[in-house]
Parts: sequence; structure tokens; C-alpha cells
Amino acid sequence: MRCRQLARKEPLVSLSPDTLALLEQQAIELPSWAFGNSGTRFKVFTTPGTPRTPEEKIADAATVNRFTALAPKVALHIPWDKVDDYAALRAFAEDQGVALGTVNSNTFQDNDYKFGSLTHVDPVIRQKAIDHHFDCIDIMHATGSQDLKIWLADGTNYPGQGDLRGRQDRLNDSLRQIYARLGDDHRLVLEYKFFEPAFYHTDVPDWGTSYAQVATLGDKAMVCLDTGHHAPGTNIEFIVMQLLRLGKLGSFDFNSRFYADDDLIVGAADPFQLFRIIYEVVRGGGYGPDSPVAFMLDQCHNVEDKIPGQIRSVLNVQEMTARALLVDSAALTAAQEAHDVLGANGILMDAFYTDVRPDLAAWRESRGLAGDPMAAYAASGYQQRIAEDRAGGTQLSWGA
Ligand code: PSV
Ligand code: MN
Ligand code: MN
Repeated sequence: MRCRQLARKEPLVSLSPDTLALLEQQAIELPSWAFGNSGTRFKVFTTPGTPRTPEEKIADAATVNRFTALAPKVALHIPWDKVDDYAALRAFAEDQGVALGTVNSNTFQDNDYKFGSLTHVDPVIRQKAIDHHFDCIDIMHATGSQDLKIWLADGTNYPGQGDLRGRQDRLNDSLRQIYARLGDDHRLVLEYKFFEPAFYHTDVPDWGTSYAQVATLGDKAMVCLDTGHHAPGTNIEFIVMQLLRLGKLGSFDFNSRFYADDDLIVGAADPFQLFRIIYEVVRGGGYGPDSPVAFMLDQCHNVEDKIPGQIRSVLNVQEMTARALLVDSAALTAAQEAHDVLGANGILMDAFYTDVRPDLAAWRESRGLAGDPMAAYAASGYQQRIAEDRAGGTQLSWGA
């Protein structure tokens, strides 16, 4: 790897064979719900061609992979992706050239969960939430999935409404029961979020709470970091560093945000932040097929077309990964140890400002892909075809 000097006017060869070999290994998991309609509490706009079945969502995800070779897995959300036969769904996905990935549980859309799920004070409702996770684990056996992702909407709206400590203790007991059910190759990843839908307190609000919970479970329990789930101004790359240092970063939910949990296209709001995060991932051993860190997207496409939205997203992740791999780490360490403040900063910025797009396009072409997957998708006719073929039936939404 070497960092291109910006002043030099030589042909652009910024990505070395080593870097390209690392990029070859990139695998980003797409969320099935990104292909459904979504919106805000004000309006959900429908889009022609939106999937009506889990199979159609998988077909769209496989299309993203066909144009980019970057997205070989699709994450499911249960019960949004409920089918009768998960082994058949797996075979369908494999026929399309993708695998089924993370199974996301859902304990936030049932009236019983109004006052909590895995933290609920009523043992019957808490058991119902635990049983839902047991069902998800059964599904993982059929789909060949590795990760069970738990994001909880549990929390309270008013001080005094709940016993904060009691809820934490019940959460731990619930997680222990779920953890005990995991298969040998399974993992549990616990996602945190600082607010919403609860507004006073959330039961898993931050990485520290997630870490404190999963650390009591065992090696197969890790933290999931959703980039949109932090207070504005949070130094997310610091959290990435710390979790990797502790051996507990299990997965990312990538997206970007301007205000709260916006779920916009990753790298759209703040490409520099994405670069800084991926740099810490690479530096901390979190990149590559042998690393424990799953790269997933967690996004919604409210006004833009969903498939190109996902194509743009995986390209953004690839681009910032390429730039992160360009950081001259030996020079950076030397500058840091010499207390060369501006020199060290300059080395990082050199990599960030390197435009890797022409190299990535050339590399794609060398592998038989279109150099510009966005343009190739637009010209492919797929969008028009699904708009015609999928007329009738009920389009799926985020949340259904
Ligand atoms: C809700 O905030 C959320 O966006 C979480 O990030 C989950 O990962 C996702 O929904 C799907 O359950
Ligand atoms: Mn998420
Ligand atoms: Mn979210």
C-alpha cells in the first residue's frame, strides 16, 4: 500500500495489488427491509416494483450483488420475512447467488410489548419475547445464518416509570436464556441506540451497556454498532477502536444521518466520518474474511429508488475502505511518535482526499463488471421490468 502524493502528476495508480486483494474480500450484507417501502410517520410513498414477498426482496438484493460483487448476503427480519419453509428460502437465495445472513428479531410491533419485551416485568410477556428469539434461532439453523441481531425498543418515557436496575437484571436473564440456545456456529449481537421509541431512558442506550451485557454471556456474544444510533458529535471511531480492543465488535449497521436515526445512505451525510470509522476497523483487525466484524447496512430509501440506493451504499463503503487502506500506517506511526501533529494529520488526510473512483472502476471492469454500476443498473431495464411484473399484490413496507 502506498499513499499517492497529491502534488505528483503521474498516472493514477493509487491502489496497489495488495490493496486490491484486500478489497476483493469485501462482503457487505444488505437488509431485506431496505427493499420495502418506508417513510416517516407523516407518509410512506409507494414505488412501482417494490417487492411483495421475501423472495422478491432477495431477488433485488441479488441484483445489487450482480452489479457490484460486493453484497453476497441478505439479512432477514422476523416476522417481516416470515415464510413457511426457510430451507426453501435459503435455496432460492443461493440460486440467486446470495446467502442469507443475519436474522434480526422483532419485539417492537406487538401490543404485548408496550411496556417492554426482554425487560418486561410480566414473566409471561418476557417469556413470549424470549420464545421469539428461540424461533429466530430455529430459523438460523434452516437458513445457515450466523448472527442473531437483537435491537430492543425497550425503555421508558418518564422518570420513575420503570425500575431501571430491575429492567437491566431481567434483560440479562433473558439474554442468558437466548444465548444458551445458540448453535455452535451462531453468535448473538446486541445493538444499542440512545433514544427512540423511548424518550426518557432506553434499556440498551450505548456501547457500554451493550458491552456490559454481552460480556456476561460468553465469547459468542458481541456488540452491534449502528452508526446512526449516537448523539450528534459522538466520536464513533473511538468506540470502534475500543470495541475491537476488547474483542467485542461483532457487526456494523451502516447508514448515515444528519439529525437522529435517519437511516440515510451510508457515506452520504459524512463521508469523512465513514473513512475514519473504516480506518479504525482496518487498523484494529476488523477487516477481512477472518475478522469477526460483519459489515451490514441498515437503511431505508424513502424517496429514492431502493436498488440504486443500495448500489450507491455499497460503493460508498468500498470507496472509503479503499481510502482507509491507503493510509501509510508506518509513516503515520512515525509522525505520531515524533509528535508531528500536522504531519500525522496530513498523512491521514492524504489518504482521505485520494480519489479512488477511477481505479475502482478500472478494477471492476477487469473483473467483468461495469465500471459504473449505477449507470449499468439504470440501463439494464431491471427497474422497468419489476415495475411491470410486480403490478398487483401488496407491496411490502419496512415493518410489514
Ligand atoms: C430501529 O432503530 C432500527 O433501525 C434498528 O437500528 C434495527 O437495527 C433496525 O431498526 C431493524 O430492526
Ligand atoms: Mn440498526
Ligand atoms: Mn436504527
